[in-house]
Amino acid sequence: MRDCTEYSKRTFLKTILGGAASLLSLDSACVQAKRKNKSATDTNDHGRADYTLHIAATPIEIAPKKIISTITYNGQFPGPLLRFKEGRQVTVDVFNDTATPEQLHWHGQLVPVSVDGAAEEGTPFIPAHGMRRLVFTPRPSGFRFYHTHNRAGANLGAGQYSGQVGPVYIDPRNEPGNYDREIFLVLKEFEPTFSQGGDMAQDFLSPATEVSELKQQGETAMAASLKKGMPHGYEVGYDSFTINGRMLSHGEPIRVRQGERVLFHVLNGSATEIRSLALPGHVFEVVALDGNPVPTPKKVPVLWIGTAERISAIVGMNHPGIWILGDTYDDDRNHGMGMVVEYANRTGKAQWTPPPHSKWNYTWFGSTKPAQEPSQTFDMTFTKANASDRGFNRWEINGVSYPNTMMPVRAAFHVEEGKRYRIRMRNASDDIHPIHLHRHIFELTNVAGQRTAGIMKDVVMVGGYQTVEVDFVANNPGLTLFHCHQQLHMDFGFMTLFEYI
Ligand SMILES: [Cu+2]
Repeated sequence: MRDCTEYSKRTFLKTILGGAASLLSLDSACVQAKRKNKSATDTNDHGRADYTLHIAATPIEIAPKKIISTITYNGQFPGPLLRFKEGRQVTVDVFNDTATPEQLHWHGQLVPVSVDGAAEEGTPFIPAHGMRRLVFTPRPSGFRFYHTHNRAGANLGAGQYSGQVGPVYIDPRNEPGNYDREIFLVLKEFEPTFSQGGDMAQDFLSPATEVSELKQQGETAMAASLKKGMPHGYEVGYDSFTINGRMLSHGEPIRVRQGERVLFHVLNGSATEIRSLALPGHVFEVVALDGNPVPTPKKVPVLWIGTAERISAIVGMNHPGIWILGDTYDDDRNHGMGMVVEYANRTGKAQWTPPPHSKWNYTWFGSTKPAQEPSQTFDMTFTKANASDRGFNRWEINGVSYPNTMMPVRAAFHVEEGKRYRIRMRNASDDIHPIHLHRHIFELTNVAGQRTAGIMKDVVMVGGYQTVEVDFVANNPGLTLFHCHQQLHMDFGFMTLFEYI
């Protein structure tokens, strides 16, 4: 039996990602999802859309009798897998069945402002109880996704705290790859709550080089705030954790055969969290980051995935048993962040064994060729004003905090079409920031002091008190949003705009 989370390459086209959002058994959920989305598979004849999405508050069952209400696409979590062909125009009708104007962002695609889905750039809203027809040409090929781009602020039911996340796969003209099957995994937490405990330190990033000047700046500011009697700013924690909308052991297992090579496309759909993923006795051969093939594929025991990042990795199924594919952090895995991998003809309880302690270094996947030199370098320093906005941390880029609106402001950075730019990011806080640039793909050129090239991404984690440099070519005119993808950071100032001159 195949479940909805599994696709043979040949039957893939425009099927719907299920494995979630179901009050029924998984198989009937697949059937129902396909029927519900019949319009999603219509062709573009007579002005009909290729895909139709409905944004609405719906119940989803993440474990037996554990039903939560959240805003979803088409009543399911994750949203349907949208399969596009690179360079072939598509029409997507988005109906907003809620009382709040919405934005749907095509993350990782080089699309115009009119459809990108960021009000700060000037994309029109999808009106409350209204719809927008989006017509655009998907590019580039690879694993992308779509999600809401609404500001949530203090509302833990809004923005990416909701279930508005779905995968996109843009097929290249020639699909290479030596694997038997593709499986999409969307990692997502539900039932968020605020806490003021301070975030847990995570030390998986390599190199671990900190810049003493940034550390001094950050620690001095924090000490001054605490001395004034301020508590730590709010953080967000979660009660339940899911892969493809089901808590560990409550979804259909991934059924495999010994000797199979499975290509996993993993999306971190979290609003705020960095995730890890391991499969006991197996390694992941990372072949693409954020949907873009890497110059140097490499086998690793653990995937580390920042908010909104994607990793595509091949797993050779050569260690028969019943295993938990799960987060390495026990508490999160025990609260649901995992999925059972079941070899044919094996029975028993799913096993977990901790992987070896492992680091994550983007430069492993890079090329040794030097990166091109840019025409100009923009310096950015990220700072935190602890608890300064009604208990929320306020974030600044070069001392400027984006206002708590979703409106465009005067752009801080200016680019000329065709030129190559470097952004030198200096993080004067102890948090890891998954930094995202809209409508462009950037190349990592320096990670915490280590030079690299050839790794093309749209999100990069910048470690506490570290520096990271990325280059991009200004090849997609229009206002371009740059922000931390951690919802609580972007909502409280951690955004800025690039403008073409
Ligand atoms: Cu951040």
